[in-house]
Amino acid sequence: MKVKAANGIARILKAEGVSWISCYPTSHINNAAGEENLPIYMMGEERFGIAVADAYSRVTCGKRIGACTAMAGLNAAGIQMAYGAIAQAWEDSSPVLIMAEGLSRGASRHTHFDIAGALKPVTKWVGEIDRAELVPDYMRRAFTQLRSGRPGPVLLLVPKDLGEYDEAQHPYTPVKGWRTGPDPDDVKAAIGALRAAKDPLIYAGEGVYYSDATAELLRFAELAHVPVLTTLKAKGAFPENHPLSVGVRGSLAAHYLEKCDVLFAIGSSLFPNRFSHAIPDPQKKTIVQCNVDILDINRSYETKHAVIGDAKLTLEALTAELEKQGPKKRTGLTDEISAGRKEHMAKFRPFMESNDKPINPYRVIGDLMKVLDPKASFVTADSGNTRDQTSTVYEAQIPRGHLGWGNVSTLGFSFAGAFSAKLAYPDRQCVNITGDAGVCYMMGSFEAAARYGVGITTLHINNGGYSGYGPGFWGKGHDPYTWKVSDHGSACMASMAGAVGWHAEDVSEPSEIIPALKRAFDENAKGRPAYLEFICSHHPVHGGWVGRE
Ligand SMILES: Cc1ncc(C[n+]2csc(CCOP(=O)(O)OP(=O)(O)O)c2C)c(N)n1
Ligand SMILES: [Mg+2]
Repeated sequence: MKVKAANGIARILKAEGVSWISCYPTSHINNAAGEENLPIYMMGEERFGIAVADAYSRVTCGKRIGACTAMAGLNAAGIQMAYGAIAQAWEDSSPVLIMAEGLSRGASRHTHFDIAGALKPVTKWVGEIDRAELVPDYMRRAFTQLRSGRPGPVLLLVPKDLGEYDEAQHPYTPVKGWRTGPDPDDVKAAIGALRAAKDPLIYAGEGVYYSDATAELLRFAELAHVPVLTTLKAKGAFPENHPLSVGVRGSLAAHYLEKCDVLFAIGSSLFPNRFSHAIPDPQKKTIVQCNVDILDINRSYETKHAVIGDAKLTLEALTAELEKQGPKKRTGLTDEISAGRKEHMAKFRPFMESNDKPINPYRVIGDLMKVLDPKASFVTADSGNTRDQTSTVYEAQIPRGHLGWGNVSTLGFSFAGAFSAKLAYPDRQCVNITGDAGVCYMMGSFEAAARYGVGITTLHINNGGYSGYGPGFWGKGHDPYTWKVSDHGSACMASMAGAVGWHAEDVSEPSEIIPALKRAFDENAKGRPAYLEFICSHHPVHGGWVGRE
């Protein structure tokens, strides 16, 4: 049976378990998806067309691949607009599939924009399909890249005029993806270093999520009886209410990072970026790094022991080896962590319980934690103080109970995170926390959330400006010319959300936070998104990163 190239792609996506694609017009693949009954989420512009697919891959840890299209070909406005979203997926190693129209034969003389050339630096692989019967080959290669090794975005360019191919002659079988196991000698050496340590620390990164190894991490950490710090991207990969958890940032995490003599990293690049720690005194520590990608070995610090392989297989091997060599006894550790956690929270608890007006932003997070079921929710926050404050005090108890970022975090992405989390986990209460700048980056796609009945709650912390930059708190501020926005009296974002079908409320009384959250969640349960705008104070305080200002 003959099939048009784009329709063949849509059928292969379905065979690969892709249950929808996100998009924005125009793309011949959108039409093919429609014809093949592959559901479409048409967002308000290309950036979110990409971002919700990216977020879907992230929140499902690559178990379900997010797929999307963007306008390209001779009119590449869409993919040019989407560059930021693709670059963000690249920086954070997210396995998203982006499909765009490639140039037809001979058409390159009508443009000087080189789509593949422009996006090669921010993709794991670019496939340019030039014959219809190569569709299955290229899709196989794409899903091999998406499901194996270090994750990353894949771009497929598909010209409009490829014609048809015969599905019987060029059949497709879904790609399982492949893992690599660690060298047993490296495992032995790593466990030797761990056992020799006086104060070891497990430093867990997002690789633990992508290899589906949160249970294995828990088992290994408990057997070794070692404190566990997670990166911001891995927040929740180890339950933060566990007696061995030292969280992500702030005084407790800093204490163990500074004190450790063996830093045992699993699934982390250890790359000291904008939103992670730098390792203090690295030359005085023994760094063990278990990673799927050799790129990160000896990259930022000297790696004394590397274990190369998938995090799940590695953790299983480490656990078996530790059982063999025998774990070391450590006494008093959990009491010490518990005291350190109390000390960390002593700084923030008063803010979380504050009755101040304007509302202290931590009060919103504190009240949210009172209302949410930590075992059945998803929380993410945006670039700016909302990320920094949420990641300082929010306790993530289940895998992907929280979604965090790596090096870049493009304003507005929290909306894509909550949107896709709701699609991935319909039974969870999904919440994104954002600021005044973040809101402006996402409102164009609010209509889509209402149209599709995606019941998420957006919490807008209105502190009257870009709070990390402004004067009046720590002095004159580091960017005092670029921080203030209109006050709530003249610019009410809740009314904009309400106007496109969201349940929307302003909240200025601390005592009204919990009732408003409950009303919002009730609306979400009926499939209606909700927007709560909290009139908050300028309070840019949060847990620090070691080695950062
Ligand atoms: C696309 C993009 N542009 C610029 C930035 C830099 N940036 C980070 S936070 C921020 C301002 C955040 O202000 P707001 O959303 O009001 O949050 P607040 O810190 O006030 O809580 C800016 C401009 C970014 N992260 N992403
Ligand atoms: Mg703000």
